[in-house]
Amino acid sequence: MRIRKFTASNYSIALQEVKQELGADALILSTRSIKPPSPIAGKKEATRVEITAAVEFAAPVVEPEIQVEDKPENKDADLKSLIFSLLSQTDRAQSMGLMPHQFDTFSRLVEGGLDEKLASKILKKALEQNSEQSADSHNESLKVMNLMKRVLPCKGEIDLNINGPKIVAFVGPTGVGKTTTVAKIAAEYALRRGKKVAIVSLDTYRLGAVDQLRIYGEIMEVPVEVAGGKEELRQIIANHKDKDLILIDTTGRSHQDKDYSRQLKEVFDAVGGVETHLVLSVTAQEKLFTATYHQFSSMGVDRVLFTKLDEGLNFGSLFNFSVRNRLPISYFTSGQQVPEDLEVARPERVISLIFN
Ligand SMILES: Nc1nc2c(ncn2[C@@H]2O[C@H](COP(=O)(O)OP(=O)(O)O)[C@@H](O)[C@H]2O)c(=O)[nH]1
Ligand SMILES: [Mg+2]
Repeated sequence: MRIRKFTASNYSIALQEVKQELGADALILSTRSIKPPSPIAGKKEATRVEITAAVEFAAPVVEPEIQVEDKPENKDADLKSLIFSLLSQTDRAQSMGLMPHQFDTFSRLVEGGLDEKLASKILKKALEQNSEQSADSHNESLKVMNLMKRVLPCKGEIDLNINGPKIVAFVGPTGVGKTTTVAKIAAEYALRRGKKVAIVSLDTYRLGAVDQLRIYGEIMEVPVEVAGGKEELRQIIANHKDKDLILIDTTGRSHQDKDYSRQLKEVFDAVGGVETHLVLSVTAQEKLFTATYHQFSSMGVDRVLFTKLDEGLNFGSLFNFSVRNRLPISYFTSGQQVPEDLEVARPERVISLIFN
């Protein structure tokens, strides 16, 4: 390994020098900008940049006399950040112990929103697998897709009980699409499968939300009830013990309201056997996924359901969240139409969204 430092007035020139002297296979080890020493009277010096690069084999030594012209460049800043992002990603992939034929897949995963550490873990697993196929980036992507399929927990549709109603509650922030999703699932089971369904709204907070459900209920001929507390809920569930499926819609609260999930837990515990689906919108930041999960985890969350796939830009967060918290995904929704825009979550779908 031969290591050299290159300084120039900007990154594109420094990179050009790296390529000229060490060749296109040169590895960029680090980059930094060098501040000029405090200005001497009357003479202002510009910031310079330094790239430390290396080649694996001893390339023929080129005399470092080549002068690269320092042309002023308008696009300098753009180019600098572009070079930074391109170089540092490969750089990081390399420092994580990945092989050159994996860099491309690594980039695709990270650009698709996968956490770098998670991406690197999966790629390392791929390295452990012996394969007859040649180690090129296409085969690597296929191998990685297969691994991702296996690690992403998807539990599929709601399983009904053999005896008595299955009770499923939907919790999560306001506006993510809980009420709409309840209507879609009710339609799927009541209209498409001919099951006996009831909807209960714990959404006493926003009257409009109950009206919204009542309209859907009338169209589907599914009873819609409103429960204010645990006694009411228990009574309603007792009245509907002939049903196959009871869906509970809830009001969302701020992810900071810890007391809310404690109240919900009390209500659900009083009823017993409630399967909880945390509803998250893929348009939200991953940080909010985690904060919401923390808010509700004390009440026991069984599944996660992602909404607004039609509006999402980045789907890696969904993978990161489910894998990290080992929380199986139940459904996806991808539009406002009831009942059409509902699908049972499948790992293949997530992978194609990430690889796009
Ligand atoms: N684009 C899109 N909008 C959705 C989806 N699901 C729900 N919505 C919309 O999101 C808004 C809030 O939905 P709502 O069910 O009231 O959310 P809630 O507050 O969680 O009950 C409404 O305008 C819905 O039509 C979806 O999958 N995609
Ligand atoms: Mg609602």
